[in-house]
Amino acid sequence: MIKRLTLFVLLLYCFNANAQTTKYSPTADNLAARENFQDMKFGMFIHWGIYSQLGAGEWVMHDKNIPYNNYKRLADFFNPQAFNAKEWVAFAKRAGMKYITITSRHHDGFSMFATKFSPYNIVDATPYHKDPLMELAQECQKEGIELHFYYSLLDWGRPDYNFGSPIVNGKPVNGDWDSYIKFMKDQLTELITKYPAVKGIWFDGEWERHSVNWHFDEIYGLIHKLDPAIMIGNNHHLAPIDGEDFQMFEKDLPGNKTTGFNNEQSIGALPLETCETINGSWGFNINDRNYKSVKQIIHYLVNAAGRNANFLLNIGPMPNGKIQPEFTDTLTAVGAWMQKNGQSVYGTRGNIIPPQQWGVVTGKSKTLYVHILDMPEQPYIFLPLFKGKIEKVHVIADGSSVKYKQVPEGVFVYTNNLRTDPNDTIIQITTD
Ligand code: FHN
Repeated sequence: MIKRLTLFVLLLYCFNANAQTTKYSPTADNLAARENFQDMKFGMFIHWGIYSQLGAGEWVMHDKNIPYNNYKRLADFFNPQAFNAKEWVAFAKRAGMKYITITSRHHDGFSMFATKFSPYNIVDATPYHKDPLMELAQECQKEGIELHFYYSLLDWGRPDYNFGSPIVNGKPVNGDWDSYIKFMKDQLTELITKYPAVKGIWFDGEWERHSVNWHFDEIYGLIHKLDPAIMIGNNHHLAPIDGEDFQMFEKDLPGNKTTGFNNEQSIGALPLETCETINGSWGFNINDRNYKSVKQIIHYLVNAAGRNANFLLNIGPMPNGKIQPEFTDTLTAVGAWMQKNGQSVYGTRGNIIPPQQWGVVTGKSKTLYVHILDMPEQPYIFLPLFKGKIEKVHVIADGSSVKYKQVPEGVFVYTNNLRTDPNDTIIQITTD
C-alpha cells in the first residue's frame, strides 16, 4: 500500500514538474512576426471611445466620479458620422507609420467593436450601429498596414470584475472572476478570428490588481492557438512573462525610469516598443494644447530606434471620427522627414553603441547611421567601441563625405563644415 502511495506521489510530482516547466516556445511564424515588428519601427496608437465625447481624456469617468450608469448614457449619442477608415489609414501611411494599435475596449468596458458577449458595444448600444474596427481592419489589410488591438484587462463597470474589490485567493471578493476571464477569452477570440490583418494584442490594466490570478497562461495560450504569429504584449510595467512576444514601455524610453510606475521594469530579450502621446492625453482632450513639435517626435522616434525599440505614437481622435488638424499637420511633416530619412530608421536595429550625449546609432547589416540630435560644441563626435573596417563616411542628406579618424577605442567623426539638419544630422558609415 505504502509502495503504491509513493508511486502515486512520484507520478503526481512528475506531472506537476512537467506542467511548471512547459514554457512557451514561439513558432517560426511568430519569430518572423517579431523581426517584422522590429523592422516597422513607427506605429500609430489610437485611443477612441465614447469617452471622446466629453473631451477630457479616457479616464474621465473615473476622474470626474461619474457613476457608471450615468456614464453609460454616452453610448446613446455616440455617432461618429465623420469616421472614415480610409482617411485614418492613409493618414498613418502619410506619417510614415507601419502599424496601428487601437483601443478595442478601454477601462470603461465599452466595446468599440461588434461583440456577442456584451450589449455595451458600438453596434448595439449607439445610434451609429456600425463597426469601425471592422472597417479599419479591412482597410489596413488592403493598404498593408498591420493592425494591433489594445485590450483592457481592467473594467470599471462589470459586476464580475467588481472594480475596487479586495482580492482574496486570487479572485475579487463578490465578483465572478471565472465569468470575467471567460468573457475576455470570448471577446479575444472574436477579435482574432473575425478581423483581418490583426497581428497583435496590447493588454493594459493588469497593474490595477497585481495579486489576482489573471490566467495569462490560458489567455496567451488561447491567442497563440488561434494564431501563433500574433504578437502579445502586456503593459504591466514589469519584466516580460512567459507567453509574451514583445515588451512595452509607457511614456519612457527603455531603460529610463522617469514615470515612477515602472521602477521594477527591467529590459528583457523581446522586441521593444515605447508609447507616448502627441500632446499630454491618450483620449481626445479638448483642453490639451501641449502639442509636441515635429522635432520632438523625430527625436523620440530616433532615440527609441537607437535603443532598439519601436515608437508607438498616440493620437486621440475627436468624437465625430475626425483627427484634429494640429495632429495631422505635425504628423504630415514627420512623414515628409521619414520619406527622406527613413532608411536610417526602418529595418534597423539599435543598441550598437550606448546612447551618447549627442545622439544615437542605428544599423542595418554593414551600414551604421549616426544620428546627431544635439550638435556638440567641439567639432567632432566620438563613437566608442567601434571596431569595424570603415569604407566610407558621408552625410545622407547630400552625400558629402565626412572626415574621420579610427583609433583602437573607437572612431572620431569630424563635424565641422557638415550640412546640418536642425532635426537630426545623419551620417552614414559603411563598413566592409
Ligand atoms: O490607464 C491607461 C491609459 O488610459 C492609457 O491607455 C495608457 C496607454 O499606455 N495605459 C494606461 C496607463 O498605464
